[in-house]
Amino acid sequence: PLVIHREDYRPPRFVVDAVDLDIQLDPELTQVRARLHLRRQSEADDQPLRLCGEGLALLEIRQDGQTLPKDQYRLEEGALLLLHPPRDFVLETLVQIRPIANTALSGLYFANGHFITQCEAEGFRRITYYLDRPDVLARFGVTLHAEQGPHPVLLANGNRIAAGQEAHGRHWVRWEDPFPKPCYLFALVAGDLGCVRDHFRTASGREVALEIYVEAHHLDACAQAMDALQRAMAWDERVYGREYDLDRYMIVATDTFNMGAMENKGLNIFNSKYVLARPETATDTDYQGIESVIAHEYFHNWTGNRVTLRDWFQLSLKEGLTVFRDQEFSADENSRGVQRIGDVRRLRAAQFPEDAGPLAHPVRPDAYIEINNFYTATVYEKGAEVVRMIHTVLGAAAFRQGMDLYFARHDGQAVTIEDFLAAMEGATGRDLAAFRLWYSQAGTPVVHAAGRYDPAQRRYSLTLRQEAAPTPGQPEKRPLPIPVRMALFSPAGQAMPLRGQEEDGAGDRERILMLDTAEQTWIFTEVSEPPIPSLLRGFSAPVRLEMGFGDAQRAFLASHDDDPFNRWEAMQGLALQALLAAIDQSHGAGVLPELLHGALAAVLSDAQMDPAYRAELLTLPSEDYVGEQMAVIDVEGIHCAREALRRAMGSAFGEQWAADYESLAFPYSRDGVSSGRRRLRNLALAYLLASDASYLDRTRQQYRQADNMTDHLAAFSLLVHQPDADVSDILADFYQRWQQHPLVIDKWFAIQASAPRPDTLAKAQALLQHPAFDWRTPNRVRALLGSLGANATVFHAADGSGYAFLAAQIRHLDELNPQIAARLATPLSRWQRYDAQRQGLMRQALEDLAGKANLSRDLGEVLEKSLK
Ligand code: B3K
Ligand code: ZN
Repeated sequence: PLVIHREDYRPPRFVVDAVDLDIQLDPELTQVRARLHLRRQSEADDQPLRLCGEGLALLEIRQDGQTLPKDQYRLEEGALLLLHPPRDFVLETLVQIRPIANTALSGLYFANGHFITQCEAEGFRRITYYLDRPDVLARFGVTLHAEQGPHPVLLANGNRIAAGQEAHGRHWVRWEDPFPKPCYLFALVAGDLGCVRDHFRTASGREVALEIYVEAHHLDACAQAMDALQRAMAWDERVYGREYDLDRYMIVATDTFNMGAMENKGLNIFNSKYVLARPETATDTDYQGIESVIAHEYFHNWTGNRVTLRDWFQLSLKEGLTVFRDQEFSADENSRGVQRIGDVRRLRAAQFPEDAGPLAHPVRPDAYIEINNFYTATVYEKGAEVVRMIHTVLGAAAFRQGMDLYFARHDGQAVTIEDFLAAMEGATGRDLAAFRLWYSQAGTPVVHAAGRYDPAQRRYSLTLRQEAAPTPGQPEKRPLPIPVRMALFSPAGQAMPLRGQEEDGAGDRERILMLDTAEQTWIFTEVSEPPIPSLLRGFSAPVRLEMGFGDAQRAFLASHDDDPFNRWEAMQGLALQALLAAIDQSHGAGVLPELLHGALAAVLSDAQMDPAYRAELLTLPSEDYVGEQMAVIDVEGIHCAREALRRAMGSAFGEQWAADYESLAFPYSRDGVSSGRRRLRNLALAYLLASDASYLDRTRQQYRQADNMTDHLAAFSLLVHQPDADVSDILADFYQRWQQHPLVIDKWFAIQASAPRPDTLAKAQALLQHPAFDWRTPNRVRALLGSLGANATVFHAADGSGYAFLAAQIRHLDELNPQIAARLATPLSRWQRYDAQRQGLMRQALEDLAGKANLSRDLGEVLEKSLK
């Protein structure tokens, strides 16, 4: 397969000044007429022009109005070659495509009665022949024609210019987008959709029409999305001075979508999971997800659309930056501490393992086979952490100046990560040379910290040392610049003033140390008592920190640290040590270690604390996170130890949990405090049930009586995950109640596939045959197969049955939807982390798949890298 290298980038030899599309929509056979105004960039150049095109049937081709003779062009795999193109000309092509047969959901497809497009990264070439690369920006105009009955709504980017009727019950609408854009931002939608309308007045006083298009029976489920959109628009004006630029902002929700959402210019297309919410059908987590994805796609209008990418290697330029922006938006709108904990949890759950495995790659990759495989946690989440570090070292005001300069310099351009950094430097006079390494070097650094107190000199010295393991293609690692936000606490629990030797800000109680060599020591003077350091506060860098701490220091910070992240981290550390010790001595963590007990007791009795934060402090590290800390992941050991610890926590604090459970029952309301209470209350129920089977009745009662999906689903999930309860009545009841709600039925599939029960694999096998299972709906496939791949005890069953099952399904799916098939294979790629027998079985599954005929580029690349 063809490997694309970043170094091979060349500017386009032709530009497209204007694109005019005329599209006759029909599910079976759609005709796309494209008129491209093409202009050669250099007079000296006389090479053929290569236009991308996949799966297109070419019906007509004309150059400046004349049919192009056969000897003037050639059709190749994936391309149309014009052999002797003039300097400046109009190319007109007419092609035919079959939207109904498009199961890859890339390009133009037809699903549930709607036409939908997805062009990022390279879907536009499945619609028409084009220079399908992000650095070719053109003005687009498009006329859509469709049968009016089933498709009364016809949408595309920009402004609606005109509309009319035509023969055979068809109609047309003309759209023009005044902003030049790369074709990956092109979109169209046609269908029978209702619309929720509102508006937003920009800071400069322009009225923007806001429109959310959904199927008519969902018109009552768009309030959260609309509200989040308006808040995001206001936030981007307030924090970055960025106004929206068109007169209309449209969002369309579809049940059939490969990912979360897509930021097409003026016409976002969303997975309905990130638009639709009613209290009866959506959990608090769903509401939160809608807020952040709506904001994320909106923020792309400036970071992604107005300033776009030179090439796909720069993907993190828009994704890392936009994730950082949406995380900050959510932090401002909700609780900053809880938001940060959630962001770091996600980073550790997805990105750290990726960065330590065979699919590890830098935030700015150097090579790819299939770009769709690079929409990863590294490009998104680690990319956001790198932007966050820059924000940390520059400070908010300077960062804003850098962003202003970035927009001023590059509005309307297709640029690189280098351009972003240069703007940050240009506006602030700071040198970010060393930070560039974060974009090019893969792997998670480990920072070892060692402190020493000298009572005679009243000095405290802190030594930080960094190292990083090799990653594919990068055997040697260089030291990275690592900002370590820190404080020192006195034994009484006060943050001490920090006085160093040559540093400024003497006397501050918090400081950022910049570790930018392999090892560095900082001396703090006038330290009257032996301090307890709080390092990497707020998780100031995406690293693993080894503190050489004992539980006493962890317990101290768990009760005294005033940094919400580090306090949580200390609690997690205590629980983690308890779990690792139990696994090590292969006994269940049946007793609570004293210090953990004390820390939990303090949190449980602190009624003043924000309930959401309290819930975070009382939640044990996930099984995956515990596994990450082990040389060889002991799936069963981890599960047993964690379950035993949950039981112990349940019985040790039975009365407090029961009191919380009773006192936190409030009538449903959507605000943050209420959702925090629900979270804590459901956590209490989980602990109660873990230690006392008599709570099964209480759980069933909550399942029946809940007036909202959060509580209903929490009870449902607890029941279905009971190791040996018969819950067939509950499963049937849930399905019965919610079968008209696909997003809820996804939860029904997902919870069954994540049950840590011996019968789960058989269940999953049976669910493949369930009438509601649908291979063509990514949400459904992810609900069943994604959840199974993430279900450690079942997927990693010692006999390899989990591996064989997943591999068989991936083999089938690869024929339909390669992007999703490749994603589902990631759990298999982690084989090095398990014992020899499992390694053998996992490799066997990968090799079997690799031998499949017609392997897609997507899956092929993942398998090849995993087996290297
Ligand atoms: N930019 C899209 C992702 C496109 C994925 C293509 N395989 C959504 C987002 O990040 O906002
Ligand atoms: Zn994005």
